[in-house]
Parts: sequence; C-alpha cells; structure tokens
Amino acid sequence: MTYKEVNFDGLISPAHNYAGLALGNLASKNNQGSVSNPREGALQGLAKMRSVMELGLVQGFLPPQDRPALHILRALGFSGTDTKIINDAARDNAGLLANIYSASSMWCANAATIAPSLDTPDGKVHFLPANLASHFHRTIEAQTTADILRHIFADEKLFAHHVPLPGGVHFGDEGAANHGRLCEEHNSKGLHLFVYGVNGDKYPARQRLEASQSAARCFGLGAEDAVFIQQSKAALDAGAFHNDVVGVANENVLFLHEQSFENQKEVLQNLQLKMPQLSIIEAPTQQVSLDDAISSYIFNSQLITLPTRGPTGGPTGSMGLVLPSEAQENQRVHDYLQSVVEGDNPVSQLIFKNVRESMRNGGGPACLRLRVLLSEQELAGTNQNFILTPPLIDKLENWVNEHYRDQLHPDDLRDPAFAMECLTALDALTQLLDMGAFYRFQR
Ligand code: SUG
Repeated sequence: MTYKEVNFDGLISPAHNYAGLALGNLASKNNQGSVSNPREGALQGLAKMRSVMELGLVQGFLPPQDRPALHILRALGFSGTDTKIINDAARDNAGLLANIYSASSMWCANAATIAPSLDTPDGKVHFLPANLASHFHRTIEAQTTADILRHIFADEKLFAHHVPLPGGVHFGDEGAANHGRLCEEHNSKGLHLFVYGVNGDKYPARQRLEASQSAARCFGLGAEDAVFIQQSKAALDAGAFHNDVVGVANENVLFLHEQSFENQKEVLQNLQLKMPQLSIIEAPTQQVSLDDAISSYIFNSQLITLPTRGPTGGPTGSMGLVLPSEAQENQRVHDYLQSVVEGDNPVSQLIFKNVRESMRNGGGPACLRLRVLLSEQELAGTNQNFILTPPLIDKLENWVNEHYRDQLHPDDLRDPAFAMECLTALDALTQLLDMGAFYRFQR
C-alpha cells in the first residue's frame, strides 16, 4: 500500500487581525494594533497551497472557524440579537471581543495531533484535536476543529476521532506543532517525537508532558514507538512558543537548531541509535543564532518529500523546504540554507513563499498546515471537497476577492456590520464546499 503525506492548510479567515493575543509569541506582540490585510493574507495562503500542489503533492485545506464566535459570547451571558451582543461586548470588554474574533484557527499545525494507520494497533488514522488550553482565543477552537475533522474524515472504518484532552492547562496540548514523526520513508512505521515544555524564566510552556503522554496513549503507541523530549528553555524564552519554530522532521530527516532541546547531544545520540538511517541537519548557533532562527522562521518550514526521486530512485536529493521569504531576506540564514542544499543530505530544493500576513502573528509555512499521512484508500475516503484542484483554488480566490477586506484594524471589530460581513462570507463558503449548515450561526 502506498502512503502519501497530505498537507491540510488553514484557509485564512476574513477576520484576520493583529490583536497581540499570544504570550511568548514575539511577532504577535510586536504587531499588536497594526492594520492587517485579510484579503492578502488569504491569497498568500492559497498561493502557498498552489505551489505545494504544483510540486506534485496532494494538498488539502481546512475551512476557517466561525468568527466572531457569537456562541461563545452567548455562553458567557451576552444575550439579544447578534448586533446587540457585539455592541455590548465592545462596550463592556473590548479584550473579550478581540479573542472571539481571532482568526487563529488558520495555524492548523495546532489543530490536532495525528497518528497514521501504519502506526496504530487498530489500523485507523487517529486524530486528537488539540485543547489549546494556554490561550482563551485558541481554546475556543477545539470543539469546532473536532467537528471539521469529523466532517472531512467521516468514514469510521478508516478514521478514529478522539475528544480534546480534558484538564485545561494541566494537559495543555498544542497539537502537531510539538510532534514529529521519523520513519525510513512514508510507507514505513514511524517513531513519534513528542516535544514538551517546562515553564521558562520568561514564558510559560504551552505543551505539557502529560498531554504528549496522553496523545501517545490515545493512539495506542508502544513504548518503543514514541520518545518524549523536553524543549530547551533557552528556545522557549527566546520566543519559540512551539517546537516547530526551531525544528522539523520528515521521513529520515531531522532539521533543527542546535538549541532546540534540553540535553540535545544526548537526545540526538539516542535517536541515532534508535534509527541508524536518521539524517540530522543541525544548525550551529554560531551560524544561526536563536534570534535569527526565530525572526526568520527558518525551521518553521515545510520539509516535504518531492514526488520525483533521485536518478537511482533513492532518497538523495528528494526533499524540499518550503520557507518564509523572511528566511531569504536574512543573509546569515540564507547562507546557512545554501550550505544545507549543498551538503550531504536529502534536501535539494528551497522554495520561498511570502506568507507575511500570517508571519506577523507568528505563523510561518509550517504553522499553516496539518500533515496527514494517508493510504490510497484513506485518501479516497476523505471528503474530496477539501482536496484542492486548480479550479477549486480559483474558486476560493474568487470567494476571497469578493468577501474580504484589504484593511482591518482591531477597532473595526467593534462594528456589528463587520460581523455580518464575516458570517456572510462563511455562509457563501459552506455553499461553495457543499457543507450544509455547518456553522452554529447557520442553525
Ligand atoms: O498560537 N498566534 C498563534 C501562532 C501559532 C503558530 N503556530 C505554530 N507555531 N505552529 C499562537 O501564538 C496570534 C493572534 C493574535 O495575536 O491576534 C496567535 O494566536
């Protein structure tokens, strides 16, 4: 059976804005209060999806969540018409309004953790939606994420869906952004890397060891199939609020910064022992400082297996890195990347994409996608309305051009007319994607 990795990218919402909500995420803090361009953001996201698709990979997407999340305001005691509850929230608690308007579900790497059927005892693909307990604006994503995943991966014979972990921050789970899977190649059983944090001196850790252990339990992974690694406090305090800001794994390659993990030398030695064919590409701090890594998001790249293999059919030169343009603009980072491509490892291609609107909230190319490894049968059993084709990308671009603003200030969220604009756009999307009355406001 042949397995393919499908990247499901988050379609960026009409409500994309810079409210500075994320603690420990330097970009979010630094851009707080600036004017965003939701239309440009969504088109940049779609252009990235198109590029990955044109490389020959299967590309999927997840729809945006319903923002403003009026159901959350209602659950918090606001009542009356939609217009009234927006006006009341704007008057009583502008901070709350920013939270229920966040477009943060675009960062699908945080949507869930996934174990492919190759690795699970019941032979199903397992999905664990992340509880995202560390931040209010993100924790309200969990239930809708679960609904979206069930909508797209509906066949119970093929897919197993878990509920988000209970227990709030004690079991704080931020999804695949702190999880990687190493394997000889996509068709073989994997070794799961779960990276957890411990509070730093400056910032709290978002991903808890207890959550990572629970994910491994939910998936039925054996002790030999999972390793639990502590993220370095230095990285956390420098602004790597998720491990995918300092490292990425694909098949037999681990590409990471020298200061990603606590006790990194020992951790890497153990991994190499467990997996002799592992190719580790470790960027020395001397060449790429943690600050350069975090401002350029060099490691928040998509490390992808290119469908065309080397001339011998073997893996050499078979991978590409989809990077943010910020990594091209930083000379030290770019020089280092050049040395990676010239080095003795499978990475042969650098693809730079402009995802600046998302980057300004701390989300690079890798944050924007959820990786799902699927067999041919599982891919066929996936809702095809969420698998991109060139005509579908065109349709989505038209939808964005029709419904999205090109300027949005956090103060604009106070206007009930903007809420109606967002909901009208989502209503049109459900028609485009044949989703029925998917969102709560439609029921
Ligand atoms: O959770 N930003 C997100 C960025 C998530 C990036 N994901 C990964 N690294 N996988 C976060 O910090 C900012 C929203 C705002 O400030 O309005 C925000 O939530």
